[in-house]
Amino acid sequence: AELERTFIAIKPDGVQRGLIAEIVSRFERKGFKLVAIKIVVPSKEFAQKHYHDLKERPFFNGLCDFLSSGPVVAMVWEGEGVIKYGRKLIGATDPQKSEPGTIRGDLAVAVGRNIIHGSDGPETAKDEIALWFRPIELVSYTSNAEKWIYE
Ligand code: DAT
Ligand code: MG
Repeated sequence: AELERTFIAIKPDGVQRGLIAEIVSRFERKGFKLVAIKIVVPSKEFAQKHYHDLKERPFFNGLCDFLSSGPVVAMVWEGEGVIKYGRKLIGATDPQKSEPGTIRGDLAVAVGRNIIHGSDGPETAKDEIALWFRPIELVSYTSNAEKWIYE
Protein backbone atom coordinates (compact mmCIF):
# COMPACT_ATOMS: atom_id res chain seq x y z
CA ALA A 1 0.00 0.00 0.00
CA GLU A 2 1.30 3.44 -0.85
CA LEU A 3 2.07 5.98 1.86
CA GLU A 4 -0.57 8.60 1.19
CA ARG A 5 -1.54 10.50 4.33
CA THR A 6 -4.18 13.06 5.22
CA PHE A 7 -4.93 15.29 8.17
CA ILE A 8 -8.34 14.80 9.81
CA ALA A 9 -9.62 16.74 12.83
CA ILE A 10 -12.74 16.30 14.92
CA LYS A 11 -13.73 19.88 15.79
CA PRO A 12 -14.95 20.98 19.24
CA ASP A 13 -18.62 20.31 18.33
CA GLY A 14 -17.86 16.71 17.36
CA VAL A 15 -15.88 16.15 20.56
CA GLN A 16 -18.54 17.73 22.79
CA ARG A 17 -21.28 15.71 21.10
CA GLY A 18 -19.53 12.44 21.86
CA LEU A 19 -18.80 11.59 18.22
CA ILE A 20 -15.08 10.75 18.48
CA ALA A 21 -15.52 6.98 18.36
CA GLU A 22 -18.19 7.18 15.64
CA ILE A 23 -15.91 9.23 13.39
CA VAL A 24 -12.72 7.25 14.08
CA SER A 25 -14.68 4.08 13.41
CA ARG A 26 -15.75 5.17 9.94
CA PHE A 27 -12.15 5.69 8.81
CA GLU A 28 -10.99 2.55 10.58
CA ARG A 29 -13.69 0.27 9.14
CA LYS A 30 -13.03 1.57 5.63
CA GLY A 31 -9.50 0.16 5.90
CA PHE A 32 -7.49 3.31 6.49
CA LYS A 33 -4.69 3.23 9.04
CA LEU A 34 -4.40 5.63 11.98
CA VAL A 35 -0.80 6.85 12.24
CA ALA A 36 -1.19 9.79 14.66
CA ILE A 37 -3.82 10.99 17.12
CA LYS A 38 -3.97 13.53 19.96
CA ILE A 39 -6.46 15.79 21.70
CA VAL A 40 -5.57 19.48 21.94
CA VAL A 41 -7.16 22.88 22.47
CA PRO A 42 -5.66 24.98 19.67
CA SER A 43 -4.97 28.66 20.34
CA LYS A 44 -6.72 31.23 18.18
CA GLU A 45 -3.38 32.02 16.49
CA PHE A 46 -2.96 28.34 15.69
CA ALA A 47 -6.51 28.17 14.27
CA GLN A 48 -5.72 31.17 12.08
CA LYS A 49 -2.65 29.34 10.74
CA HIS A 50 -4.69 26.22 10.08
CA TYR A 51 -7.36 28.17 8.16
CA HIS A 52 -4.98 30.77 6.59
CA ASP A 53 -6.42 30.10 3.09
CA LEU A 54 -9.78 31.46 4.28
CA LYS A 55 -8.58 34.69 5.93
CA GLU A 56 -10.48 36.90 3.45
CA ARG A 57 -13.80 35.16 4.06
CA PRO A 58 -16.44 36.87 6.25
CA PHE A 59 -16.74 33.82 8.52
CA PHE A 60 -12.96 33.53 9.14
CA ASN A 61 -12.93 35.12 12.59
CA GLY A 62 -15.90 33.14 13.87
CA LEU A 63 -14.44 29.96 12.41
CA CYS A 64 -11.11 30.48 14.20
CA ASP A 65 -12.87 31.37 17.47
CA PHE A 66 -14.86 28.17 17.14
CA LEU A 67 -11.91 25.87 16.35
CA SER A 68 -10.04 27.25 19.36
CA SER A 69 -13.06 27.08 21.70
CA GLY A 70 -12.42 23.57 23.01
CA PRO A 71 -10.73 20.24 22.48
CA VAL A 72 -10.02 19.05 18.95
CA VAL A 73 -9.02 15.48 18.07
CA ALA A 74 -6.21 15.77 15.53
CA MET A 75 -5.36 12.70 13.46
CA VAL A 76 -3.33 11.49 10.53
CA TRP A 77 -4.80 8.68 8.46
CA GLU A 78 -2.90 6.67 5.87
CA GLY A 79 -3.96 4.58 2.89
CA GLU A 80 -4.42 4.39 -0.84
CA GLY A 81 -6.44 7.41 -1.97
CA VAL A 82 -7.05 8.54 1.61
CA ILE A 83 -6.97 12.28 0.84
CA LYS A 84 -9.75 12.20 -1.74
CA TYR A 85 -11.75 9.37 -0.22
CA GLY A 86 -11.47 10.92 3.24
CA ARG A 87 -13.27 13.96 1.83
CA LYS A 88 -15.91 11.62 0.45
CA LEU A 89 -16.43 9.98 3.85
CA ILE A 90 -16.75 13.49 5.35
CA GLY A 91 -19.26 14.82 2.81
CA ALA A 92 -19.97 18.32 1.47
CA THR A 93 -18.95 21.37 3.54
CA ASP A 94 -22.58 22.36 4.16
CA PRO A 95 -24.29 19.47 5.98
CA GLN A 96 -27.58 20.50 4.30
CA LYS A 97 -25.91 19.37 1.05
CA SER A 98 -23.94 16.38 2.36
CA GLU A 99 -25.31 13.02 1.24
CA PRO A 100 -26.77 10.65 3.81
CA GLY A 101 -24.13 8.07 4.61
CA THR A 102 -21.42 10.70 4.93
CA ILE A 103 -20.19 11.92 8.32
CA ARG A 104 -21.61 15.42 7.93
CA GLY A 105 -24.75 14.12 6.18
CA ASP A 106 -25.51 11.73 9.01
CA LEU A 107 -24.29 13.73 12.00
CA ALA A 108 -24.45 17.50 11.38
CA VAL A 109 -26.93 20.20 10.36
CA ALA A 110 -25.18 23.61 10.12
CA VAL A 111 -22.14 24.65 8.06
CA GLY A 112 -20.53 26.40 11.03
CA ARG A 113 -20.93 23.23 13.13
CA ASN A 114 -19.95 20.55 10.64
CA ILE A 115 -17.92 18.53 13.21
CA ILE A 116 -14.94 17.47 11.13
CA HIS A 117 -12.06 18.79 9.02
CA GLY A 118 -10.19 16.95 6.28
CA SER A 119 -7.33 18.09 4.04
CA ASP A 120 -8.53 18.99 0.54
CA GLY A 121 -5.47 17.88 -1.48
CA PRO A 122 -1.90 16.55 -1.36
CA GLU A 123 -0.33 19.97 -0.68
CA THR A 124 -2.69 20.94 2.14
CA ALA A 125 -2.38 17.44 3.60
CA LYS A 126 1.39 17.84 3.79
CA ASP A 127 1.16 21.36 5.24
CA GLU A 128 -1.55 20.50 7.78
CA ILE A 129 0.23 17.35 9.01
CA ALA A 130 3.40 19.45 9.49
CA LEU A 131 1.45 22.17 11.32
CA TRP A 132 -0.32 19.83 13.77
CA PHE A 133 2.29 17.09 14.32
CA ARG A 134 5.99 16.70 14.90
CA PRO A 135 7.55 13.97 12.73
CA ILE A 136 8.14 11.66 15.71
CA GLU A 137 4.41 11.72 16.51
CA LEU A 138 3.70 9.89 13.23
CA VAL A 139 3.89 6.16 13.80
CA SER A 140 4.90 3.87 10.95
CA TYR A 141 3.77 0.29 11.43
CA THR A 142 2.44 -2.64 9.48
CA SER A 143 -1.20 -3.37 10.13
CA ASN A 144 -1.97 -7.06 10.23
CA ALA A 145 -5.06 -6.38 8.13
CA GLU A 146 -3.14 -4.79 5.24
CA LYS A 147 -2.77 -8.01 3.32
CA TRP A 148 -6.57 -8.37 3.41
CA ILE A 149 -7.24 -4.75 2.42
CA TYR A 150 -4.76 -4.45 -0.47
CA GLU A 151 -3.91 -6.89 -3.26
P1 DAT B 1 -14.23 22.17 4.31
O1 DAT B 1 -14.20 22.12 5.81
O2 DAT B 1 -15.32 21.28 3.74
O3 DAT B 1 -12.89 21.93 3.68
P2 DAT B 1 -13.81 25.00 3.69
O4 DAT B 1 -12.35 24.68 3.71
O5 DAT B 1 -14.34 25.71 2.51
O6 DAT B 1 -14.69 23.65 3.88
O7 DAT B 1 -14.19 25.84 4.98
C1 DAT B 1 -13.63 25.52 6.22
C2 DAT B 1 -14.71 25.60 7.27
O8 DAT B 1 -15.23 26.93 7.32
C3 DAT B 1 -15.93 24.73 7.00
O9 DAT B 1 -15.75 23.40 7.43
C4 DAT B 1 -16.99 25.43 7.80
C5 DAT B 1 -16.61 26.90 7.66
N1 DAT B 1 -17.37 27.51 6.57
C6 DAT B 1 -17.20 27.31 5.24
N2 DAT B 1 -18.07 28.03 4.51
C7 DAT B 1 -18.83 28.70 5.42
C8 DAT B 1 -19.91 29.60 5.34
N3 DAT B 1 -20.40 29.97 4.15
N4 DAT B 1 -20.44 30.08 6.50
C9 DAT B 1 -19.95 29.72 7.68
N5 DAT B 1 -18.92 28.87 7.84
C10 DAT B 1 -18.37 28.37 6.74
MG1 MG C 1 -11.14 23.06 3.67
